[in-house]
Amino acid sequence: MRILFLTHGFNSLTQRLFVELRRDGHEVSIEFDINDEVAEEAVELFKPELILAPFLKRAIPESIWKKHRCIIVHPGIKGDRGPSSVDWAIMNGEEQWGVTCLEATAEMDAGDIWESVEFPLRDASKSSLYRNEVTDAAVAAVKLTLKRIESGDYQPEPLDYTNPEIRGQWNCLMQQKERQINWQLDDTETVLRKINAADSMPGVKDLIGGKNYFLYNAYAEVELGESKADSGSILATRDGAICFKTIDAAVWVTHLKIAEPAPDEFAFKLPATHLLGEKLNLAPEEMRVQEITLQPEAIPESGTWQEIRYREEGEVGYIYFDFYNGAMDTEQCQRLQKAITEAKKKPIKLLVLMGGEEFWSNGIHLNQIEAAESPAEESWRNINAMNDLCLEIINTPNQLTMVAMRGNAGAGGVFMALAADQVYARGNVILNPHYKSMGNLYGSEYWTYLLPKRVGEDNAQQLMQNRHPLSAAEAEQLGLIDVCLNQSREGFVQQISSEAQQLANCTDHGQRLAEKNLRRQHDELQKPLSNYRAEELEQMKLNFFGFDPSYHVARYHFVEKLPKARTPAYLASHRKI
Ligand code: COA
Ligand code: THG
Repeated sequence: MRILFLTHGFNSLTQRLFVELRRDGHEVSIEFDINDEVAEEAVELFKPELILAPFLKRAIPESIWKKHRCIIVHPGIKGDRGPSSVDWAIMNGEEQWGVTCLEATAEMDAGDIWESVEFPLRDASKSSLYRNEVTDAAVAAVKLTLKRIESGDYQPEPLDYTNPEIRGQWNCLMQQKERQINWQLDDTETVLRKINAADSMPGVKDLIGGKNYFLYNAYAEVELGESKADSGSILATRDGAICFKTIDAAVWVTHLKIAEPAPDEFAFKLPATHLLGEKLNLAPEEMRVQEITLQPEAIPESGTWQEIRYREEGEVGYIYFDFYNGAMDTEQCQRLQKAITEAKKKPIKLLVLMGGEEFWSNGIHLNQIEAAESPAEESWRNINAMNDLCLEIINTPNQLTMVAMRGNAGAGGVFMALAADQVYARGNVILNPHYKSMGNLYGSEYWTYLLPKRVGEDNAQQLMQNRHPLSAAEAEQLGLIDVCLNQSREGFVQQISSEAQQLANCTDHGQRLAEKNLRRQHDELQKPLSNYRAEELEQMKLNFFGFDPSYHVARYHFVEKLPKARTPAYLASHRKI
């Protein structure tokens, strides 16, 4: 079928549907929802058989839905309607949630239902649910809807609230007053639920030191909760996060955004301590919050939070790095590199890089760069720190290395993974192995060495130019990664652990290690890694410090989330000349 995606953005849900429907042989083109005229023009140009709205905030105009069938992918169960579906589901403590494919009509989300797929609502943040359960259910619901449409003899079900099976209802846009934390009444579980329900957008508004901030990304803390401090006060900092006392324990909050920014203040998410700065030292000296550090090995599995964790099982070492949104700033790269250096000194045969639970990595930290005094200088520092990290992984002569991608990866994050000997990814992972969409960035992370080695020169060029997302299965087929495992979140971790034990204990481990080192020596003689790096950085220098400001402009638009002005031609195939 010829399918036009009408969408607010090319987010993980839209990307996953894009790769899945194309694999099923559909012809898919994308148009961002800019205004009614632009949408009408796209429909005119592409002449779609179906319009699909996987992530749309505005109404599709009557001029379009009257003439073309439009299917809304709604993140709610049958009968659920409105713009804050998952937020309400989390806040109301629903046990079961779903995704419904319905037809667009004049009344929002009230059209005939083609299919609805349900799932148990995990205790997690809105964005985690979106990227996992909602996306998986959406893929299933859309595929069945397409089959039903193609069959030509299926009648969609009108929404009928008198039917007792319809559990959903209309829910308004959730307001801050409904999200607000009452530090004197809310227990830890309630605080976590409120912050989870607002993750990504809009965050929970809270007053800190007389100023309003939005809070993002929270984790329970048990030990510091013993403190006698007032509920709502800040107890400690760690890795950029702040720890609030609650009535029954404590919570870490990693990121803040200034709620009513002055013209000279940043209007995007940053690590909490970065924004609070001096405010953390306002209290008398003996009451000031302390930076509480823990050795990576000493981190308990739950009950606290730290970005980088290490654990061993037999002769396998595992490093976890939960960087919010997969973005890695200079210091985070340096800390991770240090953790890897330390792990390499241990008597292990295999080092497994587990990345984060939500993202593997999305490369350099664009928000931190935007907030720096000199974004060009900070970009330079950040890419060099990424490169040092990649080099640390490539140069591991005494262990085999394995990457386990549990979440999506983009740009430099993908190439960082290729620095390992074996790359595994979970089946629903989406990879964006290219840089160009960020203002024509050339990219580094030794991609000019790592990518062609795996996929060949031609494919490498194509991946970089096309800028399309890839499913883990496609990546495996291309040879970009080694293994795609179609597993649940837990199943994937279990299988990684058993594959890792096998690899560490296999009889030819020594031979594999020797072969890897020989290959590395051979490659180094052919062309030293330092040459690849120097050539890449030569181009990056132009991106950062040259006359063409494209990268700085694109980054500004990205972090400020400015409305899009047009759909780029690599997505809107109907606009290609
Ligand atoms: N540096 C800094 N930040 C980076 C980065 C980098 N290198 N790479 C990615 N990010 C950030 C993005 O800015 C984004 O930030 P956010 O936390 O402010 O959203 C985040 O990482 C995730 O990126 P992306 O992959 O684009 O989004 P996603 O698809 O994973 O996010 C949702 C899912 C749910 C959070 C998001 O799509 C959303 O808000 N959906 C709302 C849906 C809706 O409103 N539906 C109603 C109509 S039906
Ligand atoms: N029919 C048509 N267009 C649609 C839908 C539809 N577009 C996408 C839409 N479904 C997705 N669902 C909603 C439901 C309600 C609202 C938005 C998207 C909504 N919005 C508030 C408003 O418009 O005032 C504002 C929300 C905000 O500020 O974020 O209520 O079924 N034709």
